[in-house]
Amino acid sequence: MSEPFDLLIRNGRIVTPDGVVSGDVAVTGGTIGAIGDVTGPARQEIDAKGLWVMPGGIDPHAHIEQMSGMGVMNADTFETATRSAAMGGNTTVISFAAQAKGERLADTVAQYSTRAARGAMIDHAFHMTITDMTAPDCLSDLAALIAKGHRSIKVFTTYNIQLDDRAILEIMATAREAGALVCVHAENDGIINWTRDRLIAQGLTAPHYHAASHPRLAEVEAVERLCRFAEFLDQPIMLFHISTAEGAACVAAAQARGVPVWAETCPHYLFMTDTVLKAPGIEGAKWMCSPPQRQEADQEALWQALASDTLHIVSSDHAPYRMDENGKLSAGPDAPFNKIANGLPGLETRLPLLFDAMVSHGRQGFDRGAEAFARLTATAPADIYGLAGKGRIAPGMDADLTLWDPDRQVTYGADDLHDNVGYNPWEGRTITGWPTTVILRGKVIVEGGACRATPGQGQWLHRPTLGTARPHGTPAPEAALAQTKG
Ligand code: DUC
Ligand code: ZN
Ligand code: ZN
Repeated sequence: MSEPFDLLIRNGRIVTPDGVVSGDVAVTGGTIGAIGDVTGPARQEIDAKGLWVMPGGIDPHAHIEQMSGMGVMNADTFETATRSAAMGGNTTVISFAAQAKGERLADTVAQYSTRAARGAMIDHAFHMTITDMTAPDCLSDLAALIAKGHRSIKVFTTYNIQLDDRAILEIMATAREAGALVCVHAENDGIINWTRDRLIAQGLTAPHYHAASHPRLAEVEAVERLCRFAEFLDQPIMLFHISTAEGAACVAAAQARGVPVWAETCPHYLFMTDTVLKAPGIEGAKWMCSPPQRQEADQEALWQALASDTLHIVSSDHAPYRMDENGKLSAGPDAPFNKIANGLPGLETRLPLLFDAMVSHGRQGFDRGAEAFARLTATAPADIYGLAGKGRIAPGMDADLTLWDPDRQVTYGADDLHDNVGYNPWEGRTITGWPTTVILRGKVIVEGGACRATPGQGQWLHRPTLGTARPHGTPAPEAALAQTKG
């Protein structure tokens, strides 16, 4: 008699890279052994009749145990953030190792690694955020860390932690040589500061003026500039949180020119408009993020850009701050918008919101919603960021699986998430389709509405090579000449 499988998930609708298969998934030693009509004993069986079996969600953009650009600490630790992520159907997260000014990048990464190793309940990797190129050994540390398997970098063009164009080019050139993807928060700092200061000077300080203080053209200018940098050096970039129709159009135009540009958007741009900021009094602060939510026409354009593969990923941009004096209101209960920390919690709600729209309601552009959902939320992040063994249900892959009940309806409450934020920005919204069971490398980490994962159970994911976000060809002739050695 053959060895029993460790786990057998029976009778599900399994979303594989080759389409939807009705049947079973067998797991041995933390990886997927067989898919389809599987016979054989198993130590543990789960009946998935009537459920979708999806790849575990991969959220590639979350801020965890990190200081904001304004110096306010996140509400979440690795433990609380990854517990929340798991409850929302995720098995992998990429967060940031964010360099403090003057700090050696090697020290930054070592500190975040220690904290994640202690607390993380799901698998994880880091984007290395560079804020100070004058810190000792910055570029040599960067090259060494890339070689050790940290294959993505983050830079800002605004937010008090921006780098100038020259520094960004230097980092991109280092990334080109060592093999890393450069992620960018792309908004023009001058446009934002000029507008913000004029609004504040007129006394226009309520949370909803935050939207006006981040003009659409600030995004457009920086996205276009970064696309040209990518073109100049033939260096892959990932444009984070595209929020406007024009931003998405810049990305599409660069891609059409053959530039190695990838891009993402987030649920708060797909499902919210800037009217959320107009809640009474200071309440609007709950939804303040950068870039801000935009208009309905932008939502349509972003969905179309996802459907046409101009945008490749929907991430959460989880950036958790409590609505109290340690979080959003650290500058007082009536703080002007420019003194309120930016960001929303999103690790737990990203997948249910998207499942509801794409699978349960067949959002425009997706006639095969379940497959598109798996691609945007798991397969594409795994492929683009080089997370080998993750993101798809296929033999030999890690057994990271989420079982979805398509009939379960949940209406979000005021404070029902499992993070440490104390409010749910989606309060009152009804979701159809729910992640009932989450499995990480063959171990059940969520079931029956409870998290069974333990802190430290998550593993750091070594990325020995770039993912699919690779250079396309050759740098511009002047860049190639400038980089010629000796
Ligand atoms: N915007 C970001 O770019 N990061 C964190 C929070 C936010 O609102
Ligand atoms: Zn950002
Ligand atoms: Zn972010």
